[in-house]
Amino acid sequence: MFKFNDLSQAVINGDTEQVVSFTRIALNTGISPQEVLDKGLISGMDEVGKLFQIQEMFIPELMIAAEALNAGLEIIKPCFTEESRSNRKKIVIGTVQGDVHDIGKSLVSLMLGSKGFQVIDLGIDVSPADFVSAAKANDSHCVAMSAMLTTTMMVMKKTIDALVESGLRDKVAVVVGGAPVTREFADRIGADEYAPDYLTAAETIQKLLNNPDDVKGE
Ligand code: B1M
Repeated sequence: MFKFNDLSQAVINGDTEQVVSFTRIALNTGISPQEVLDKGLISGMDEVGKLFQIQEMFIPELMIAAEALNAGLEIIKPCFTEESRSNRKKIVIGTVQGDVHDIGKSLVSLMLGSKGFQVIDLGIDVSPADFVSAAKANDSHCVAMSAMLTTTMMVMKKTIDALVESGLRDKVAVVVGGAPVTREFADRIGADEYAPDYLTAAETIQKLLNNPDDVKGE
């Protein structure tokens, strides 16, 4: 029988080969991609976070664990097929400037893609100016930002200010998330919505874009 713990442990060990192999085994056994993600890959990374906090793991090991997790994610991605192609609203997403954490953001991207949105993923370390020009160039309906550091959270506010200055703020919904981000913070910086996890993020954006009355400025 497949043990989620084996997959989590492979992430903790940063063993890419095992992560790939266990992810494939789990999917072939008929376990849902969602469960493989949550109970195997992400729970492994949660443990990595705890070990880092108590200084039993260090930056190089964190990077190796993240690489291993991303290898598993690549295998799972094709399982999240689009629900429908009718929903072609565009979302610009990225991790804010100064921040290189990409796993949470990539999960939100993946879920949005699976809901049929056209996702323009700008990656990590995205400046306010780059968010604005991507939103403009793609005529996007939403800007989604991720921040994982208390020191980079305020870049979300700077990005919202830049959207206001460019005249785009009334045309795009802004959704924020990431470990240090709270609803209170989102309200304070003038975001439209906050989501605590990748599933809620995709659902929230879907609701927001399907109910334009809820979008600020419309
Ligand atoms: Co960093 N790191 N890290 N790190 N790292 C954290 C975030 C930290 C909490 C660890 C700790 O101290 N316990 C801490 C932040 C402390 C703080 O600011 N309060 C921290 C630190 C301090 C740092 C450095 C400063 C360390 C250093 O250099 N001294 C440095 C900063 C580099 C930089 O960005 N400039 C750094 C570097 C790194 C690595 C590069 C080594 C690596 C990232 C590799 C990568 O992403 N490719 C890394 C990692 C792996 C972590 C931890 C261990 C794991 C993060 C992760 O991927 N989790 C993390 C500890 C932790 O979170 N427990 C930590 C799994 C992922 C699924 O969760 O990203 O939280 P997460 O996403 C969640 C939600 O947040 C949410 O959905 C996901 C779940 O469904 N979400 C959204 C995320 N984005 C969203 C957007 C939304 C909605 C929801 O809407 C748009």
